[in-house]
Amino acid sequence: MPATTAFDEALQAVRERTLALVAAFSYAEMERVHHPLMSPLDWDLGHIAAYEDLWLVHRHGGEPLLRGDLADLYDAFETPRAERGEIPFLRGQDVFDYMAAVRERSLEVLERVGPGDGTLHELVIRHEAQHNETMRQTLFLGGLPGGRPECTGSPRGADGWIDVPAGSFEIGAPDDGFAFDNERPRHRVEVPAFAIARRPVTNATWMHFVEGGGYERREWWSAEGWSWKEEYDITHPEGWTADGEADDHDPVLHISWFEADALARSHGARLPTEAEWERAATWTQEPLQDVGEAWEWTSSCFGGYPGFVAHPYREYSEVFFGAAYRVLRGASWATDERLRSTTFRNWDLPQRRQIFSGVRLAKDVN
Ligand code: AVJ
Ligand code: FE
Repeated sequence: MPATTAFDEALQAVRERTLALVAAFSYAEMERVHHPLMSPLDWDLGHIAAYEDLWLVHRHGGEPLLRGDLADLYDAFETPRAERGEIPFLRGQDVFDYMAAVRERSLEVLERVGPGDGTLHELVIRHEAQHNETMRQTLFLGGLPGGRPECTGSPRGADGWIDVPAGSFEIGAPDDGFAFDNERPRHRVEVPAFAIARRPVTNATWMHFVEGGGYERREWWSAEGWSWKEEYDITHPEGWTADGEADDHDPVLHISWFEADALARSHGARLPTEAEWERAATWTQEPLQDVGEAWEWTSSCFGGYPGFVAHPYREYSEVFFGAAYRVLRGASWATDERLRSTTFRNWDLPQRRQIFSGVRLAKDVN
């Protein structure tokens, strides 16, 4: 059984990061809808606490919910994001009090019954960490501090391609230790030879694409991508600033799958499949550079691995399986250390750009 104190400390550490994210904001800013895609920051905070109460106090500890009346309000499926500005979720000091009260209960349960095999505690810690990144997306879209990475300003290593020979490898997380349900079961896949870019596409490369008519040349776009771009009059990445706020050498951020796909075609390249990405990221001959600064779009649709079994928290993955969602791999500058791994699978719709998304190119070799 994992140690109680380690979970105690991890819960505390992620809570400190959550609170630091919102420390500078007034209650009015906390309850504002900053963008139609995003919840008010207050909603994320209440949802984080409601999730902890559900999984650690109610399911794990066997106690009734602290605020059963709030369960639907904080259920992401019962209350879609677009409606979250209207509903009577907790605001102002009330949400901080609720978070603290739930935490007291969950630590009391941890003390009394221990962490079991640790799965539910890992789930709750990582859930809060994931919402930290979601909140940073809100900060980004709202133009608030905390939504953009610090510029590194430093030139990077060599560009170019890594040639990965045909071969098979084990994709996914091993049976032991925590992993999300969609990372299992680990299984062997055969991957034909391919080349993958040593580094993700940079802001400078993206600028070149824009100036070279990237958003005007029909031949570089898929039919679906082109009509999305036309309808929303997309001419550059989300939040792109002409004043050069983003460093030339840094990976481009806030591009949709459609844009990533078009950029790739303009280079005579393509997006990697997620199997290619994971093979390259775990291949010991030559490391991928700059993994973990921007989520990397892949060409793969989100689905269950053969033999997939849902977690106790069923709604985490399974409801998103299908052709609609595309997989992103790696992590972003805003991702918690605990969520960084070569097997983690993120996903979003191909038109989404609120996430800290970039792209690494791949191509066939013959
Ligand atoms: C794994 C980032 C796609 O934000 O929808 C948070 C994580 N799931 N609460 C999301 C999540 C439930 C999820 N992503
Ligand atoms: Fe959530």
